[in-house]
Amino acid sequence: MTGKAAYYLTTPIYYVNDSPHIGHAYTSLACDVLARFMRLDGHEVFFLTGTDEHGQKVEKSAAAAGRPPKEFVDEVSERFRALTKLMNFSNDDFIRTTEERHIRSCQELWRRIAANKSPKGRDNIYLDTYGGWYSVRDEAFYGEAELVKGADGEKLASSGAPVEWVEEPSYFFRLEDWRERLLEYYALRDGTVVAPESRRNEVESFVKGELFDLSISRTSFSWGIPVPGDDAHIMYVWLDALTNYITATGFPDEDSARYKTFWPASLHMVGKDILRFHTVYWPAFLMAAGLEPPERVFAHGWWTNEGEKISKSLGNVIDPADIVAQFGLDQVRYFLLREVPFGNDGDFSRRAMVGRINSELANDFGNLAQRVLSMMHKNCDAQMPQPGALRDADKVLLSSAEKLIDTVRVEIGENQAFHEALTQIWAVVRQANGYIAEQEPWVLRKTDPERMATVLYVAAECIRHLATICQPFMPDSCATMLDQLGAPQEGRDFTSLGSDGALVPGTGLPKPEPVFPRFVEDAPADG
Ligand code: ME8
Repeated sequence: MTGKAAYYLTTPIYYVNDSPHIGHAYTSLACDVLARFMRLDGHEVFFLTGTDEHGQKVEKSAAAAGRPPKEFVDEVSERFRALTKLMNFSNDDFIRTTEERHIRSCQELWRRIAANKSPKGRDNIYLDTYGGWYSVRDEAFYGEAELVKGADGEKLASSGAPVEWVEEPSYFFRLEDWRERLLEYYALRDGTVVAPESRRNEVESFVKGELFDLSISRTSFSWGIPVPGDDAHIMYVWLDALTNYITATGFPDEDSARYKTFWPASLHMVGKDILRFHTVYWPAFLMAAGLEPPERVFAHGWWTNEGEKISKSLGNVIDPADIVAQFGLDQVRYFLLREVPFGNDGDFSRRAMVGRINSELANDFGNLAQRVLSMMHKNCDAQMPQPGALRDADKVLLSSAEKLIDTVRVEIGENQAFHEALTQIWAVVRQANGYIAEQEPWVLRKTDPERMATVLYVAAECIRHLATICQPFMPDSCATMLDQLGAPQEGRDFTSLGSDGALVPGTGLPKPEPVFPRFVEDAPADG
């Protein structure tokens, strides 16, 4: 996903009536880190999130709350806007599918799909009757073969959600005719359109199997976008929801600067549960409308909580606001992307969280910075010291720090391997700690103050590189660290890496405060 000037990155729009939980925070966090990384690397970025506000599930929730649907969604969508603030997401837009711009865009997309013929020369959209299983919870149709038996012998979707038999007039999308085009699409860019590879295989085998035409309109409820020319139908909520990605670029105004710069999307970040919608239906709709499909879709894994599936009924949903209040925002951001290889499933455990905060953030990175900064503060008149001639050990450390961005660029920009990027960054953190231990600047203070100045300067330069590269993961903490190093505000993007943005000897340094304190469990209350 590298080599372009401008990147359009999206995260799924959240189901508006859910309460924000760690899974929502996770998809958008990964996208946020990527967006911040690309901006610091000199690219223009448009990062989108928002809320998915139509469909039967929302209509039912509004009715249960005794509210008109629009009034209901206006209120509950604010919880997700608050999540973006809580998590310090740098999204450039927050789209709501009840907005006028989106309704216009969906109807135009529908018209274009309907106006075009499929690759087999047939109408892309036709009217028929749908009879089949539907899950309101998943907002998805299921074939008989996909159903499983529940504890009481009732039919359930493979996701465990209840299903109901639906029979109503419906418009259908001729999905089957798009098989070959979809398979060609997956092979583009050396087969990296759907990532990770295991997900690509999954999608490919689905598309090679029996593809049923997709029901794309409903008539039994009304909370949705009317089908152009047939108000009795509203659009299937997934067709509506997926279209948000193109709405936000200004579609159908194809002359708008945003559309021209950002469509097709560079990357849709999604969870594995919604892979099929993003890699089968969405590109097929776009191709049918004569538009370009997204360049890449990355599907991440699923979080469990202390080994158990996260679900409302188990009462173990993790509220991001709770863990941020307990452990700190940047600590949570770090943990979520460090703990699990991105793409795999992972487990949230308190023990693992505390372990990483104390060993990797407080001990490794925090101590490195605090030691070097406080020695400079005490022994160098609270100024960035003037280095003397560099020795081999200094050059080795500086070279590792300077080379780091190249590795991280590949891991984040190309592979979205956030955990791997952090592993590489921490290898340099540990190398810097080793350097300090070997050079013993506290001994040099008495024996060779000039050499001490060089060692502290070299270590500070290394910390500057680390903090600069870590900014996408932990923006606030790294900004504090860079402030403490006296790094100029305008010299914090990746062009400042290497010797070009080197710290200036003589710069005054503030009194350092630990950036990553240890997490200490509250003592149990007496009695
Ligand atoms: O799916 N672990 O919205 P959503 C990891 N509205 N990720 C999780 C998770 C978990 N336990 N639970 C949820 C929708 N997620 C649709 C999207 S896009 C056109 C429409 C992730 O609010 C999930 O995989 O249910 C998805 O990426 C995101 O949270 C939003 O899910």
